Amino acid sequence: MNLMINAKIVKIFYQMAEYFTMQDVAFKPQAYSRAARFIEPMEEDLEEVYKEGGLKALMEVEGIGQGLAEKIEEYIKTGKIEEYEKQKKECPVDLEALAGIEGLGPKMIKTLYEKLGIKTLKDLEKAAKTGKIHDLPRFGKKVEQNILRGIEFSKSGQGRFTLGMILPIARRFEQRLGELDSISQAIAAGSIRRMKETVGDIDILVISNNSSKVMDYFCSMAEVEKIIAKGETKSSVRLDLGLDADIRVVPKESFGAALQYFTGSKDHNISLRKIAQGKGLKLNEYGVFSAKGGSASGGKGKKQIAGKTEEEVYKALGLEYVPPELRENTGEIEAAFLRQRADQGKRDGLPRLIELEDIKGDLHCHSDWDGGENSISEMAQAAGNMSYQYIGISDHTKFLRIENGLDEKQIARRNKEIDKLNAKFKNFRILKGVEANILNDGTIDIEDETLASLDYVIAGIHSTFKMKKGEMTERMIRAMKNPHVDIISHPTGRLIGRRDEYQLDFEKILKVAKETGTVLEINSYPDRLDLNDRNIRRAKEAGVRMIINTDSHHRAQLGLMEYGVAQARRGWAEKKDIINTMGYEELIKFLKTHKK
Ligand code: DGT
Ligand code: CA
Ligand code: CA
Repeated sequence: MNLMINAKIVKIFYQMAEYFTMQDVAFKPQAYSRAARFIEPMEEDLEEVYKEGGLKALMEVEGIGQGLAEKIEEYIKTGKIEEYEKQKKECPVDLEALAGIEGLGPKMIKTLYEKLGIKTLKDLEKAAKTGKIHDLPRFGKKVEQNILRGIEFSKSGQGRFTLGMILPIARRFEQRLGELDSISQAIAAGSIRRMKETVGDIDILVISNNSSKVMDYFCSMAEVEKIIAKGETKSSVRLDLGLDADIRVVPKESFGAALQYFTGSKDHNISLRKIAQGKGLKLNEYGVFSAKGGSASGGKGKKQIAGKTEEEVYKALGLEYVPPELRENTGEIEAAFLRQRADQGKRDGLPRLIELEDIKGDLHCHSDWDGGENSISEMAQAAGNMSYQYIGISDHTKFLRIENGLDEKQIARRNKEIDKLNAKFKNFRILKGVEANILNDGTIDIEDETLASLDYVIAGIHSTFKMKKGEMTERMIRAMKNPHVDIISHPTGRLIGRRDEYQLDFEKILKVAKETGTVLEINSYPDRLDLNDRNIRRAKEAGVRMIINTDSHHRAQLGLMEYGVAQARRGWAEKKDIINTMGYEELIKFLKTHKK
């Protein structure tokens, strides 16, 4: 079994779409990228689907027709797709690298190759720096500048993967290793456990009494492309997906200390060690040791006083347990410390972080009315299955024609459908919303009367991202001052690894959000995670309320909520900071009264 088959198929399909676009082939690009979009959030492994039901079962997956199902079958059987290999070989340029630059599509890449012979990122950078690109038809100075910025941006994030891509893989590794007889526990530590938005490698920790067996197994897994190091308690491999995985075997009595150490962050650990020193203790990956005492486990002549569990380690240092998401050395240690002292009550201590179970519904969801993949009824069903009390349907509005944005009449018709569905439910509610567009001047693309007919309005920027800071800030402020606008979606507009935030005076935005009672979104989509952790913390400190939404275009994406909650936790958010922790009645009341 190959754990990463879904991720690999997704990658191949997106690239196929690009190859076909470059060659001006009709329809195929859409078919491939559409299928990739469906496979991306899937929980089932395509190989399992195939094993259980063959080609027919693959074709039942949304977005996959016979042709693509056959490609997946070929990949499962042979480990490659002939047509893809052929495209890759025949394509004269490094499409993968070039298409990774924000704003550079396959058609532009083709022009760059034909006119300037650009094949690689290096060629591209050189041409942009020497001003060769802006003379090409349909390029211009602005595009050239953007290309340069895109190159810088891609360099800064190099070698990192989104958590959304790696977490499911790490979890399946945990599960697979945990099932081995020789392993009693397996857990992914490092940045994955801290739920950082991007991840450099996978760090796995296991408890085992047969470490050589574990190492043999780990190094011979199907996904291993190369063994970097294989030792008795520690091995490192390069996975064929392009990232490394480390494994360490630790004894049971040190597991907590090892987990603490390898969860990091490094800066958090350095501060902890200083605290230990201050108390005359020694902290390392084997445990907490006192200078006195006789046992020889760990440091010479030192006695282990903690190490079996993480809680024990923190306690031995006089600290409250610090949740992994907070371990970035940004004040969490001081907060954990002070709570135990005489000034308790005067200081806040660690926040009581929001949990996934606190979430009662999702208000940023698209339906098939705006080209999403599921009907309102299907989305509601899926939300009900997650034990939510409500779902809000927030279809795109008319300015976004390419996304089938709805006009006022369509919104009215859609609302009628929601009324009909609601009449059937007992303990569940569908809320009527939209995700309207903030136009360049800060106005909204839908008439006030229609906005007033909705339960809530989300407004977001979906065009003209490259405005000057002052203008962009004014644009956003005007939208927040609109009494109908309840929520701002993905407030900073960044796409991880692809597009930087737009220029925005965030302090000003927070001030106006507070004044107007406007709610800022934490968008859970793993490529967005917008607000990010830093901004969430600033919003919380400014007393601005937030909402965690998924931006689902497919019912399976409702499950992405976990990533938004993790980001909120990294931003120190508590239940009271997040409005969709409210039950239905409370939320409706809130939505009617919060705008000032
Ligand atoms: P990544 O992989 O870049 O996303 O980030 P991490 O935090 O997973 O970093 P990684 O994989 O280099 O190391 C995993 C953990 O091991 C790290 O969070 C803390 C611990 N660690 C690694 N090297 C050191 C070190 O030199 N000193 C200390 N104190 N801890 C370290
Ligand atoms: Ca790591
Ligand atoms: Ca590592």
